[in-house]
Amino acid sequence: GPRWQSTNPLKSEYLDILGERHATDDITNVTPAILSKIPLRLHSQANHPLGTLRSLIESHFPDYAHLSSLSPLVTPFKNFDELSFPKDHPGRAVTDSYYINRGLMLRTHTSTHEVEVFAQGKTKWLLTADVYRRDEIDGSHYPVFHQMEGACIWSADASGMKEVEDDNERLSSHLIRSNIVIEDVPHLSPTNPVQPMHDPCYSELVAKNLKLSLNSMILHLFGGIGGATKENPLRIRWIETYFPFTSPSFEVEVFFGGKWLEILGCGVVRQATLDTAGVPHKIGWAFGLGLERIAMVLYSIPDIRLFWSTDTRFLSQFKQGEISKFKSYSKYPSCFKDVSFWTAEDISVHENDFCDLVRDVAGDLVEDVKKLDSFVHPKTNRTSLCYRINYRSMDRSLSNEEANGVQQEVVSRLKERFRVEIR
Ligand code: FA5
Ligand code: MG
Repeated sequence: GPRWQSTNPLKSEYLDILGERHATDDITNVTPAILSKIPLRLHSQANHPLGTLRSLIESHFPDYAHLSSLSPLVTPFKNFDELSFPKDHPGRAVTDSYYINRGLMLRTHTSTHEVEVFAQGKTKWLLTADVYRRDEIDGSHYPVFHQMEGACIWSADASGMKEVEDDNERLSSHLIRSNIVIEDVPHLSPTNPVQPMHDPCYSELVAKNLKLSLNSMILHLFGGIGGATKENPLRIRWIETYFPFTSPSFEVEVFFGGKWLEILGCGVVRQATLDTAGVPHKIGWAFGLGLERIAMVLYSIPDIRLFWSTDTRFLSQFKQGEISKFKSYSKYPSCFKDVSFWTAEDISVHENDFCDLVRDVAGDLVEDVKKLDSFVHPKTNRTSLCYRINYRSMDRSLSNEEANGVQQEVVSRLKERFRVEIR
């Protein structure tokens, strides 16, 4: 279940966030590095690749309501309970999410706003926002990123079903592109079931509409992508997955840089969500996509940290409304440092605690963090951990002395906060 052990990195009794003051408590775990990102709202910067991608997707769904200014501060109830997350879901733990205090957190996904937007009576909408997760550190994971939620609901009766059917026919006739190959999965399956209160035929049509709508968006976005040809197409695949708030549920992955990169999750909205929102006679789908992940593929941006760069060599390459291929200005040498330590008997050090501490000290100088080794001493029961931190600046050459200085600060904070014993 959730671990409520405090790793409060802040000494102050309150935090000022977006013009409001909030008390801290025993579970506060937001770091200064995270708090500094809250006002930036990259998705609202017109020339930024994330701003352009947002408008491109919005223009593909012209008859949808477009929302993008909701506060990232939400209650755990709204982020989890309202969306049918079980009480013991790991996402709730302080190791996985950022808490201001026991009653307030930084949203971990844009689905947080589903109930509130459906309750406003909106039936077709897109919502873009910054989201926050304590996660691993590498080229495609960042603790702050941007999601776009999209949803479409119809009346759960014969007239609604007819509308979905007609829409599916319209969408199917537009989906031809020779340089993209999309692998599908069944709309429903024993492991990806229809919800008990749904007519399986209607649920299947809704799942099909979801796939057609997203495939249409994918072809619109990726259709002109450089390098993809009939002989060497861009590969996309649909896979089954599980979310507490949809069934059936799917993920979409794109083959990029020699690996499958997950770009979105989606599914048929759990009826409980629509009931809570006061629209029980509706049925429909929702998706949540990662804007950075899609922008990385479209612009050939090799590292997710670049989105936060204020270097003009990065920013000047992008024009509002245009997709262009990013030209790396240089790849500076990297420098790795290892740290091995025994944890204290009474304080565990979760991998996300370690990554957050490194991120807070090193900022964007850290490229990735790998756990090299972990074992428990059979007699003392203490855990030994060894991590390798890879340092690299994206815009200048990092000296070994500077990397050593950062590493020393990491080590001293580890000792101070977690009382570890360096080996
Ligand atoms: C969700 O967040 C669900 N709310 C999506 C959803 C919405 C499902 C509506 C059903 C209905 P997930 O945790 O898989 O799912 O994240 C969605 C996308 O966000 C991922 O596919 C990925 O593109 C992006 N993403 C997730 N974690 C990170 C990260 N640390 N850095 C950058 N992008 C990330
Ligand atoms: Mg996922």
